[in-house]
Amino acid sequence: MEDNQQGLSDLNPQEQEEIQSVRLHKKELLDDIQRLKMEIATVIAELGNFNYTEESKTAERDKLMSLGKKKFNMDPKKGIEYLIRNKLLCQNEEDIAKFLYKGEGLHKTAIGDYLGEREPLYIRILHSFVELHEFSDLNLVQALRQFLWSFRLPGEAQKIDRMMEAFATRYCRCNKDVFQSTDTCYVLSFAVIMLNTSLHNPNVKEKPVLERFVAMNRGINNGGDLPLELLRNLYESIRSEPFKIPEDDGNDLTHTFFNPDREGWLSKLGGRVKTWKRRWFILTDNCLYYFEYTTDKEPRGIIPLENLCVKVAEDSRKLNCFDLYSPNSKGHTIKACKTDTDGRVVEGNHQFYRISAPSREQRDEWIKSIRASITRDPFYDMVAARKKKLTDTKSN
Ligand code: 4IP
Repeated sequence: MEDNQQGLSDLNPQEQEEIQSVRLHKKELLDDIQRLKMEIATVIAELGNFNYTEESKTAERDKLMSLGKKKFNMDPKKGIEYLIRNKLLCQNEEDIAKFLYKGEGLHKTAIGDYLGEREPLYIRILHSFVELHEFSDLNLVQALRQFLWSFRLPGEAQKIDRMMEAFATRYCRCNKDVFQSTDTCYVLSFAVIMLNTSLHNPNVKEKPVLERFVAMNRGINNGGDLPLELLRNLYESIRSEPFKIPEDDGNDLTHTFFNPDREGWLSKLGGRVKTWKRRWFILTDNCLYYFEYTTDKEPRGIIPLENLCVKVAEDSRKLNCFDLYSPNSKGHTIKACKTDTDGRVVEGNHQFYRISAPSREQRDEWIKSIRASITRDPFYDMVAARKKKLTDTKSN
């Protein structure tokens, strides 16, 4: 410093002034740097705070979203209301449809239930949802694979009808020259779903061949036939790979469209005389037939299942029992026929039929099949009506 002072006193006054000015400037610069450093530190601290608030906001949002999705899975309408109320979803059809289409964390059964509602708002959402699917240049099976994976088709006939109608409309719009009408696409889609059941449900013993599938779909192209090549491709595609169906509740489409036919050995308790007889039972056409031997041509008895109910029964002598009974006419004889000891066909004498299966599993399977047979899905009739309309086109 002394040197500095010494050096400075050696300079002339103008030089000394210049040096002083430089020193002053340097000090100012240092002050500026110091101030900037402090400002930077403040900004960094504020930024940290800001990030923290943003993070906590995002965390809060995520929490609400996850709660909303849980609510949706329990009660879809309430879930959507909750998400809208919390500004996590806009109240317009397209946004709701996109949310369902994305489907993250949503149960596909809940999506299906929501989309199946019949009020106009839900129908518009269903249509926006279907519009989000791109089916151009896909064959019908490929399109159905995509569609049926995006939600779980509900069990109710009217809901299935609306959804399949929306699907068929969209498919035909994306593929203009494939079918002559939306109804054709609709009926064929259902035929494909049924084919999937018949080919891949282990309870269906007789697997349909291509010819049967072709015969089933005769005349559905506005009275004309669809190209064999098209039907063959669809058949082969389903045969080599079943539909992948969402299974939130362990049930799948092959159960929704469950083909109730079934056969096997069961034991049956007599009507008036209470003896157990081992009989070969066949469930088909909404009737239960029983035979003495599997090879018998004539059944020993026939029980029409119309107006009957089935339930698990406890019996002190036999395990795995179920009862067939008539809920509307307790104490009356069930309408059925049997062969008497002389070989004549007579009316049965049962007020209920008690039947025992070889295992608990088989008992449950029989109950399920009988129930499915009794409560035949009205959707079958709806499809049959459309098919009739299409095949009749030819004769008109
Ligand atoms: C018979 O007992 C058999 O159990 C019959 O079953 C049954 O008829 C008869 O019921 C019952 O009396 P027995 O052979 O010991 O005489 P199946 O026809 O399978 O041989 P159902 O109506 O169950 O076929 P009733 O109601 O005729 O007594």
